[in-house]
Amino acid sequence: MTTPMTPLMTKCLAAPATVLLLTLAACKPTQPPAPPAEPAVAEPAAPVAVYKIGALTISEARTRETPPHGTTTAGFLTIRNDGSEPDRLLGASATAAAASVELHEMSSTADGVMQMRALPDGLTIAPGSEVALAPGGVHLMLIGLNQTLVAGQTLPVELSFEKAGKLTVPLAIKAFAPL
Ligand SMILES: [Cu+2]
Repeated sequence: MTTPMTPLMTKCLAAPATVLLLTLAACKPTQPPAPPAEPAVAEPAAPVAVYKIGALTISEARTRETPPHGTTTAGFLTIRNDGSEPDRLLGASATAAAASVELHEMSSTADGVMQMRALPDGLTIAPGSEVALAPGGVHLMLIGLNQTLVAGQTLPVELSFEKAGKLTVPLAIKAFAPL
């Protein structure tokens, strides 16, 4: 795996050691359902936000709150293609909040080191399939944030698809999960 790195990638790799750790932490399998006796936590279930363009349905669009002066973070979402042809996520932008948004993939090297690399050809969503951008895998890398991301707010990101076109989706800003 010797993909040459762009200057942006280098910057991205150098900065978010904490992002990487948190991403790994969030990668654990979901916990089994809580026993019914346990009282519900006072966190209202947010309605599931779903966005459609053409044959595509976007859901679970989310990112995390950032520390003050944090300059990079990752965004996640799920894309479903109900069409009969493949489509491709070419890229994204968040001009109000980030200097650039790159499509990255996280993978493990032969010696077990996690690393990120850009996906210059985008991400294909096969017909009838669902692709999840999720911690530990493919993600949107928001680079050069000009504001602190606050939990409970949203961050609009414009997604560009090869066939379906462009769609702006608000990423829900989530609080850091307690460790
Ligand atoms: Cu990344």
